[in-house]
This record gives sequence, structure tokens and C-alpha cells, in this order.
Amino acid sequence: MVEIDPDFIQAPDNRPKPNVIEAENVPVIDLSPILDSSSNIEKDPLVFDELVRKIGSACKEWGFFHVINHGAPLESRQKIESVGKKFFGQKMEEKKKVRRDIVKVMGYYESEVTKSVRDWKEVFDFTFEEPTLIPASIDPHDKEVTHWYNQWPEFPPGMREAFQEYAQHMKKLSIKIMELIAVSLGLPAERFNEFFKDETSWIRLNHYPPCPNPDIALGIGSHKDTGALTVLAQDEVSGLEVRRKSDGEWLLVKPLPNAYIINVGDLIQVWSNDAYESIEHRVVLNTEKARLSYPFFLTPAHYTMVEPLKEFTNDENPPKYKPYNWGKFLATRKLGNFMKLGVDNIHTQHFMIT
Ligand SMILES: O=C(O)CCC(=O)C(=O)O
Ligand SMILES: [Fe+2]
Repeated sequence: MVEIDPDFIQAPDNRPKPNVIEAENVPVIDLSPILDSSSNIEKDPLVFDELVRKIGSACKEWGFFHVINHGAPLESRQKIESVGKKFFGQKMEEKKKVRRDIVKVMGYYESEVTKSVRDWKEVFDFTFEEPTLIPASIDPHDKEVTHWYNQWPEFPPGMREAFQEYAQHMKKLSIKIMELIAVSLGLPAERFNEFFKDETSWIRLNHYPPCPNPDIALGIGSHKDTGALTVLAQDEVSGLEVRRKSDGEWLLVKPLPNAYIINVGDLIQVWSNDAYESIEHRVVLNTEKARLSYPFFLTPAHYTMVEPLKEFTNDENPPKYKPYNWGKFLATRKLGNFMKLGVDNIHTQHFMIT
């Protein structure tokens, strides 16, 4: 029996399959060689080369991978998880005190939509930089810049401190991974770092309540992350599915304790002129257990013009994307929701040169 609002019902082709296929052999990358201060990489280039090779092949073949021994402390993750659960466990009137709107675009929200269908979830968003600089409008000719401020609730106490501390760990980890990805692409390790000065990176807490009809609804519909890369933490409840590149089959990615999932985002795809591709993913639900996930989206400064790097283009390999302004792109996605443009009004593929 269908018990849910029709807004949540997915078209038949997008519904989860009755037989879940678990992803096997998802790459698990051990980052201890670059964290262990006693191991001098210069003295042991073989270990470093092997790590870079593994990252490169994970990006190429899968578009995502687990990382272990990553150096981000477990206590900080446990704190964000416990405070996050307390926040979502409150009454709606309390959560709505920090509800996002057209001016305050960070905070709580319960009506996310992916490709015109409502997601069965509620979220809490905050930016890494406080405030974050962003274009004032989506008009390409308007050069005015404004600020995005976070909204922090009074309850549970300590949410701001716990979340900000966690964000620092995610920033550090994501830059390390970007450096490894750069080397795996044959670039200097720091090649991408310049883009993340004045970054617009942000964190989202996704809370997926149990759903009476998990056969026809999704926690998040199929999408690709639009930033550079995503460092995703999930609790012990499964739900993340990725679309296998070879045959388009949806595979369930089971959480590994204290590991993070790294997703290649659209910006790496554009910068590398398709050498690495971003990965399509979605979230399936269940009738009994709520699930919490908290991705960190590493994203550049608003004034960044995103385009294939010159290192990947020449006469034989022309750029596959037109340059686009990151800030305008992000503002369009965020503000579009409130201007009735539809959340999914802009996609990276709009800039593809066909
Ligand atoms: O909940 C998850 O595992 C994935 C979340 C996600 O894809 C997103 O927030 O973009
Ligand atoms: Fe995502």
C-alpha cells in the first residue's frame, strides 16, 4: 500500500531494484604512507608511487573509493554524528528556527528535490568559510558579491564548535587527496590548491528517516556531485548506491567502519578534460532504520573560471567544456530553488562542447 505523498514517488525506471547488488572490490586506499611522519616519502618513493597508482586507477575505473588510516580523528566524527542525531531528533518547530531561505541559504531544510522528485530526507548545511563570498545574483553581468552566513541552532549546544572542528579535518584530508589525484594525473601535487583559496566548500548533514515505501522513493535521486571531490562519511546503515561505469548497474556500497568514501566530482572531470569522470550515485531507503550521512564538498573560490587545464588540451585534444564561473554556477543551484527555476536548473554538462 502506498502511504507516502505522491511528490516522493520516483518514475518506474528510477526505482530501486528488488534485488540489491552489493559492490565488490571497491578500492580501499590506505593513506598511512603519507601520514606516518616516520616514513619519509623521498626515501621510499616506491611506496608513494604505489599509492598514487592505486588512486589513479580507482579514479579511472570506479570514480570513487574508500580511504582508511586517513588521519581524521574518530572522536571528531563521533561528535558530529551524535550532535547531528540530536539536532534532527528535535521537534520540527525547533529545527525550523534555522530553516534556510533565499537570504540565509545555509541551515535546515526538509524539502530537497532531485530531478523534480522530492528526496526522502532532511538536511542541515553549513559552509567551511564563515562567511563565504558568493555572487549577489545569478545574472552573469552582475559583478556584485555578497556573503553567505551560517545559521547555528541554540540546541543542541556545542553544534557549532563540533561542526567547525570536523570541517577543518575534512579540509585537510580533501586537500591531501587532491594532491594525490594531481600527481596521479601527472601534475605537480599543488596544481589544484590555488583554486581553494577563498573556497566555497560546505558540509551537509543528510538525515534519512525510515520510509514506509522504500520500493518507490529514494533518499536522494540519482545525481553527480558538482564540486571537485566529496569526502563522505556515513553511519552504519547502508543506503549509498553508485552506478557502475561498465554496465550502468546500481551497486550498494556498504559502509566500512571509520573509513570515508571519496567521490570524484564534476570539477575534476572538467579540469582533467574527462581523464577522470564523476560518478553517479543515489540513496536507497529502508522501512526500519534512519540513516545519517555527512559529505564535505570541496569547492573552489567563487571567482574561479572552471575549464579544462592546459596540461590536458592541445590541437588533437581540444577542450571538452566551455569555461564557466563557479560562483554563478553555485548561486544558480542554491538560489534557483527559491526562484522557482527548479533545483536542477543547471548542470555541468550544460558546458560540454558537443
Ligand atoms: O547519503 C549518502 O550516502 C550520499 C549523499 C549524497 O550523495 C549527497 O549529499 O550529495
Ligand atoms: Fe552526492
